Amino acid sequence: MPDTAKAQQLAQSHEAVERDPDAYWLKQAERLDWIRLPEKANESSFEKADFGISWFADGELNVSANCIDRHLATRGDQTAIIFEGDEPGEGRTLTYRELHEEVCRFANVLKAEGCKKGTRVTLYMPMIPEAAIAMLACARIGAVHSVVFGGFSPDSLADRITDCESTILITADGGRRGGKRIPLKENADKALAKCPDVQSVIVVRRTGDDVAMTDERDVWWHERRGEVGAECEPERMNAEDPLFILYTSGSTGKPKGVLHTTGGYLLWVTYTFDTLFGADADDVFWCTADVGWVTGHSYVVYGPLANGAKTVMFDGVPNYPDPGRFWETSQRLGVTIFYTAPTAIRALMREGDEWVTRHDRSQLRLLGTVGEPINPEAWNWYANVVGEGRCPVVDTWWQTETGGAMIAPVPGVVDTKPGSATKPLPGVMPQLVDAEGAVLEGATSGNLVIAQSWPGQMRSVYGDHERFFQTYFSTYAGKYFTGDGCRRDEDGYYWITGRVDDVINVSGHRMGTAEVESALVAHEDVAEAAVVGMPHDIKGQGIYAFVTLKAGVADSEELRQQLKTWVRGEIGPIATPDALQFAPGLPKTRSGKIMRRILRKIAENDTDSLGDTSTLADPGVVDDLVAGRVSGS
Ligand code: 6R9
Repeated sequence: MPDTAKAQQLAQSHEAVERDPDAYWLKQAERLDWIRLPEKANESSFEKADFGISWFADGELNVSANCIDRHLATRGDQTAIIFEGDEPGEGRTLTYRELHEEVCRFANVLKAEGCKKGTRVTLYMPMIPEAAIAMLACARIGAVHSVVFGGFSPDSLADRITDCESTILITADGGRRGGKRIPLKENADKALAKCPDVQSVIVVRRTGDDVAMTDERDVWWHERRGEVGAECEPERMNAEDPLFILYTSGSTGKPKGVLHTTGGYLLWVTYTFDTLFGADADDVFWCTADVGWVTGHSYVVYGPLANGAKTVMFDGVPNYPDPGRFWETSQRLGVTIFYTAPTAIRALMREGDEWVTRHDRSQLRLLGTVGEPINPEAWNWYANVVGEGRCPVVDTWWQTETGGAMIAPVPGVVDTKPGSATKPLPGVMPQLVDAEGAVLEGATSGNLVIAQSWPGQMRSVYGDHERFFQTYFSTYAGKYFTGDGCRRDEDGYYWITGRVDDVINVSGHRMGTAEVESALVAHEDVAEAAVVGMPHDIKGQGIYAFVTLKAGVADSEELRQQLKTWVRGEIGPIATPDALQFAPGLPKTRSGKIMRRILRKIAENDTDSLGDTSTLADPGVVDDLVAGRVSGS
């Protein structure tokens, strides 16, 4: 049943933001506790001449005070974080008051380690409360955190530490996921061998494993915690001071450090969390993402806490100890709003309904998805089997770059269609453009751009503002290019069709083809490599690698496995190729450019429509590649 009061409110918001965007956003900004209320709102330009993104530039606030301190008077004893470990029931909860003390203490620990406003701090941690505490402690003193997903390799960690010149690393002795140990401290030590500027490593005791501690550099969190005071004044921050850096893959080069700032980001996650999930004191909100990804930043930590909600931090996986884990844990913790990725839904759907229906889900009232397009079959299963046809499914389209949700149905107001993220939130101005940048109207398909800035927009690529402009604003002048293709139907609904650039979306995680290629060519037997995406039943997309070996090296099944393991070691498990084909030659134009279009068709097993191959230097290689196609794992 549509909620008429809510529908009216949404219509009014759309109308208000169109009429006077600055007035609308200054009004929305009152959702936050400002030390100094902003009078300025949007001062952004996507044009080359005066390029820059800025919101609320004269405002001052502190993110951790907004996520914690301001709730103490009204809900200090309410649960803030519910931690659920890898083993069912292994966990603990923290109230807002307890969270306040832990964040203050850890902020003092950071200060004692020489951390100041602007210092970059890298986190390489499990999904434990200390990860959220560390993020909030950085925010409290104005340090800039960079969370690196715990599944990344030592080299990937080292690259990210070096790029943002972090001097402090926070990690744990180890992690445990799906019953398997993750050697975080060992990995960190390997990475740090390449990062001489890291002076201080703070280690959380999580598994109790025996790990090496380097004198003068490594300290235990629990030891330091007791040596400092339980109060720490939040730092006065300008709205445009950096809050965090988060590395994400693009179509070229190394991952880039997406920079988000204080005021606009916090407002965006506060606003979208409230609009889409509307959690109140009775709700328990569970977003299953890891804090190593933007979804974990925005909807495990900042969005829920800024709204005073109860947020679940889960350090396990969907199928451990069995495929009923999400629903067993939801029932036990009283989860009312559940937010996960399509890849998890597809994997669980395959295990059968029994794993779901054996657990009571009557307390669930809202279901969300994020990370990749959701196929209607998975959407329907989620809505009808998990949600018993009772819970709206909120499919949220957004990106690391956007800070928070952009296109998504406001539940109870916007009717859903399985597979569509539906319509933009108030203040979001999507457009579809053709290859030349002409704006397309009505029901059509094209490239998705955003025509105007919104508060949660990223502000720069860390250390490379020119790359920021080039990557996102040069393809279609004056517009932010998302990298996604999209269809709009006759009702104005948006259907994201996937990336149109060289980014592969593996289980909702972004992987640049260039990154996997450079890992492959770093192997001594590899002369050349080309990587494309392939359809994958569970992951959405899998990684298909074409590899040309050096002269004199013979291919073998053993070498194929070796190369897959190699990539895994270089980048991390999420980058492991699903299929690896040895290719004596790659299809190249006469100017030497690899024609990925053809490789994509082969990977997709769509070889009847390879298109024009006449511009190839040697059209014969295509037949060999088609004949040698391999299937994925
Ligand atoms: C939040 C997040 C961003 C890319 C994005 C798009 C894909 C995310 C989606 C979706 C269809 C959705 N994507 N949500 N595609 N429907 N609801 O995932 O950020 O890791 O930066 O990925 O993910 O292709 O461009 P990020």
